[in-house]
Amino acid sequence: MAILKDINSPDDLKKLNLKDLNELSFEIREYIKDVIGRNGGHLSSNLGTVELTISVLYTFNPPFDKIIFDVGHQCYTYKILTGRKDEFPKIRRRGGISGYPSPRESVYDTFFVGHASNSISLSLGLASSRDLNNENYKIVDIIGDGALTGGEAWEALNNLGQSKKDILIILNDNGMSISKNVGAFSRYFSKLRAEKFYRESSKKLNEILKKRGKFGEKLLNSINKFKLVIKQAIIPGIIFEELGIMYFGPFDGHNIPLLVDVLNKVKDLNGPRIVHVITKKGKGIDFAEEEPDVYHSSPPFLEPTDKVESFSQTFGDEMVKIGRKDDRVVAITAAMELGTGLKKFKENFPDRFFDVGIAEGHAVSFAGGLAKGGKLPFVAIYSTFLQRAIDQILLDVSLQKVKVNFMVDRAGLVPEDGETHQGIFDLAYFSFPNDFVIMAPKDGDELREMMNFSLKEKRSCIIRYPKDSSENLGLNSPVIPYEPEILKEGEDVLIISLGRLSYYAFKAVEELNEFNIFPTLINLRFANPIPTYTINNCIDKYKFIIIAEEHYYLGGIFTKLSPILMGKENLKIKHLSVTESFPPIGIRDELLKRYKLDKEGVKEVVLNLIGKKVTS
Ligand SMILES: Cc1ncc(C[n+]2csc(CCOP(=O)(O)OP(=O)(O)O)c2C)c(N)n1
Repeated sequence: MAILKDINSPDDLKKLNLKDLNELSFEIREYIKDVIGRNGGHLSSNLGTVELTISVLYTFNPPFDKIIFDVGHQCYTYKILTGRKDEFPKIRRRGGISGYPSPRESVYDTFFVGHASNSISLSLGLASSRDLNNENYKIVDIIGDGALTGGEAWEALNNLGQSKKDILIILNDNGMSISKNVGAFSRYFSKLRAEKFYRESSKKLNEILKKRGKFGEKLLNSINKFKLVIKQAIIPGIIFEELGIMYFGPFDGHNIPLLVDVLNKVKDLNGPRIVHVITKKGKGIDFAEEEPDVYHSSPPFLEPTDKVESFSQTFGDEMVKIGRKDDRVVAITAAMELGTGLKKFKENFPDRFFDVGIAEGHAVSFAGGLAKGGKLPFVAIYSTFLQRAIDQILLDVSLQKVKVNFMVDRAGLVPEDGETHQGIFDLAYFSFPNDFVIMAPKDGDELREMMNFSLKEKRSCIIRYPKDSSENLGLNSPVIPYEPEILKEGEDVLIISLGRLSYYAFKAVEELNEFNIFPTLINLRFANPIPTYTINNCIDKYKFIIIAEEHYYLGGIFTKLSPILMGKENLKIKHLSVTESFPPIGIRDELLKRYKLDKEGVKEVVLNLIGKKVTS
């Protein structure tokens, strides 16, 4: 780190010459590889944006100028160069820095981000405020071609083109979302990427035609008459220009001298403008270049880690079986075919698999349409991203009375990504209409059972599961409509838990049994309709009750059980849930522990509630 060791702020960076900047990019790449190799994180996107970030920081003056990243997962070089080099080894760790921009952490970070496609809206709002305040800072928005598949980005471009606000958008185009980018805009960008070819060939065409004498000139004139048609075919960025946004590019996003030159030239132009740069996802590290999707969000790779089957994998495998069994079944992802586990389904049923881009709202309405036409869509989206589609869930699924199954992955406490990625609101937003069947499996066997149950159920089914191992408890009973599963019978305390927490609670109960404490453990299975009858029937036997859910404390099963609990005067109730709206960064075990949702937490709460101490 010969050069990096002395860089503690963008001012230090500005003292370097262009050759040093090149050298610095190598050092930063190595540093990122080393730290992410141990901590895990967004490797390939960050390797692709090293030169771009250096060039932006070399040209602009944050924190006076505002640099805004879309999604924000590509901000590692930015963090390293804006005073967080020494904290970087603790990225994504408890008490360490976030893997996403965080204004709590640094004045250089403008917004908390983590969800895609909203940066142009945020930038435009900020620019409008700046102008009303008569301020004069620059706004630079860095957005990927993947994020541009999200509708909000285009709503903002539409607004920006008309408002004429002074914003520089840098389109970081690597042809990839997490996996290969999809859709017509992506095809359009591929065309722009080949622009050098277009410009050269059109120049050549002119030269050739001129040499052909009168006939050639005639042809050239007639071509000029159709200027618009030809312009659309050969002028790059015409879509942006037509929207009222100046377009420059495409440029090599790994060439620092070129980027610095371009950014200096466009920096003081007024108005909305786009600089289109081409980068390579995973740049500079062989394995990441070869499999940029696999290393998009990578677990630690420098040391071997335990491989356990996750809920996403179990879901992906079962989807293939379900697809064979029932040809109505189709699968939808919003740019997450790897993360959700749908890759195998895509390979087996390419015609029944739909990647709609980073467009969760559209994914849900699209599923509504598929269902209306007789298909049985399984929409697999992470809990946090599905927040984008609440209106579509209500109006395009519930109101239409069509059956759509939602596979809500990363439901609960999500490790390492921090506030923006927690999946703790889905039980609430799926409860607005009261016609969904909501389930949560404790393990892989139960997930498979629930998926098969969902084929027979008439109503739309929601199945939520966390980013966790799906290791089986080995105690499976068939899923009976809207009935809970009684995992242990005792008399000291009643524990009602949902989803993976039932697995942890079971382990806690087993240990408590050794100290002659005998709780009853009910695995609720259904968060809607709540198995009211069964709960009501057994609740009177207990003085103590614990309700455990991996969800925000409001809007989950406790809220739904409240009418039953309200009338019980002598019942001592403890609710275990996520008590903060935005849980911080931590590995999963730390987060579960924070809210006493792990085995030890449940044990401790049982003992406190019944007033017993155990010494081992
Ligand atoms: C609303 C939303 N949906 C899904 C994601 C998950 N996600 C994170 S990055 C990403 C791909 C972004 O692609 P691009 O903007 O081109 O950036 P790149 O990683 O290629 O640099 C996706 C789908 C997200 N962050 N937000």
